[in-house]
Amino acid sequence: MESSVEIGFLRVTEKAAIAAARTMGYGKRKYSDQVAVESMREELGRLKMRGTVVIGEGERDKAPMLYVGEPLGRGWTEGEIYPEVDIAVDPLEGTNLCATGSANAIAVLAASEKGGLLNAPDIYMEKLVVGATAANTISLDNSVVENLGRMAEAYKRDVNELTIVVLDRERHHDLIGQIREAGARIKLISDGDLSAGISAAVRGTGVHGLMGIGGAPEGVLTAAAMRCLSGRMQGRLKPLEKWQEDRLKSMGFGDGKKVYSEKELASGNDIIFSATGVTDGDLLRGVRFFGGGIRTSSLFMSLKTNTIRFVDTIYREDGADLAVSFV
Ligand code: VTB
Repeated sequence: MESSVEIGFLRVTEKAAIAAARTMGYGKRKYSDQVAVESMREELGRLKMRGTVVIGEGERDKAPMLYVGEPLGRGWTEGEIYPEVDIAVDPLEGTNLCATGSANAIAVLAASEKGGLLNAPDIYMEKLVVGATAANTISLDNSVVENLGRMAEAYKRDVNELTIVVLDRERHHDLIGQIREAGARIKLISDGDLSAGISAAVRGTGVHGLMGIGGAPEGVLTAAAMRCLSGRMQGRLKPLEKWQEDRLKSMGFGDGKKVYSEKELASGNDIIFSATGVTDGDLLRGVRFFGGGIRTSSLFMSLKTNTIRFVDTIYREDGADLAVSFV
């Protein structure tokens, strides 16, 4: 990927985060999502690429923008030979979090060379995510107690010094019981298992793992982040309703029993991952508005160039006489 396109992706999530953050606390999650989607689509349209959405807002008939298969970027219409890029987006991960001003809403995008991101169906996925420290310790086929025991060993601590994030859902009743029984600490979240998964792969966030069932599209984005962070992920597609089972089969995913690694969910060699905080979170600060400028905090990574950047950007308003502060 060309570096101008690469860096363009950072701007894409920054702009989407700013758009969403302006609606923080409005109590209108759909509206918050819509402004993030519109912003993301507009910014992606400016990039010198022949992009295709592989993880997006849904099927073409349901989503007018950023639908799966939508062509994006300048190269598509102008007939110029810009690189082909597959794109996975979650313009506002945690729409409810933004609508209520709660922690950890983010704007996210991953990109890769053609075929490098799995076109996962919009159903659920059972996930297990850990950082590089605990790589090679986990398996969805092992018991929760076993996974936690091996993670604790890798972290050179007791199980009761691990913190596991789980989506607060009825379907996790048994899982939560097993984690409690094993003795690990739990952080129950109302939404946003993608940002929790990323936090699990960054030391110092106080999160050591993510367990449970969340969205499969978010799973592919998590996997892209794990590739760049040397984190580990396992995911198993989980149809919880009949239509999801049908969907799985119609998309050629068989019985859905397969366990995917992060490498299978995001197989590309040229992966770019960008996430910008909308509200303050474990890993990223939210968008801050102040007279004359806006400040964003992002995680921007490239697998090919092996770089992980924590980017702090200030957008200055034209003509504003802005005194920039250190933090
Ligand atoms: C999941 C999770 C997301 O929404 O998709 C969840 O992966 C929806 O789950 O991070 P439910 O159907 O159980 O509500 C998020 O939490 C936010 O988009």
